[in-house]
Amino acid sequence: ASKRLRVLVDMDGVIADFEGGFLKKYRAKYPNDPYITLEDRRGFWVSTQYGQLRSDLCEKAISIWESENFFIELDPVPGGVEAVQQMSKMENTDVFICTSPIKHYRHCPYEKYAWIEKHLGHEFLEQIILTRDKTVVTGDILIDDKPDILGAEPNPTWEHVLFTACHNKHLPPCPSRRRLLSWDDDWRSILESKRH
Ligand code: UMP
Repeated sequence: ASKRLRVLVDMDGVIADFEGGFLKKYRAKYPNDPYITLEDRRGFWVSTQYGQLRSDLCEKAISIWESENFFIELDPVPGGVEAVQQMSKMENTDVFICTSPIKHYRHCPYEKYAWIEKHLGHEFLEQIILTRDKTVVTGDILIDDKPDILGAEPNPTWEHVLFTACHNKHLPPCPSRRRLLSWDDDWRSILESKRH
């Protein structure tokens, strides 16, 4: 068994503000259409909730994150870049950014690399894992805002720590799943608990 700790950190909603970036660009592009405030967001899929609001809004929502410059222009989530930098400097710790690109691949994969280079530096490009299935990636911890992370592997090696986001903060507490309320929360203790 390796003594090094491997931490997988999700990108959208955890270190890059997907929801805030989406709402800002959606309102700018469709100023006469209804929208969902971040306070009223429920469920991981933005497109699903917009489609429930009005059926044509599903594809309008999708058009936002399929557009050039959407992913690269996302603001960092407060404290996220700093936390990733700090954990990657800890002894015996490997940090990977584990993120699922959208299937419209014209801009997203490129811009995810560019975002990491811009905010975490060129060296961090070595730490990127782009995958649509995180269950086949091995690690000790996966910090991710998506409540249900499923895929080909029924028993992933990592413990999923749910990162709180506007869409998941109302979910009833689940005793078997740990949460990080924000990057101000005690992520160091969670890492230390996995070293034993
Ligand atoms: N995404 C969608 N539809 C939505 C919301 C998000 O396709 O309604 C995209 C954005 C990200 C991906 O590229 O899904 C989620 O990736 P992870 O955060 O699970 O890595």
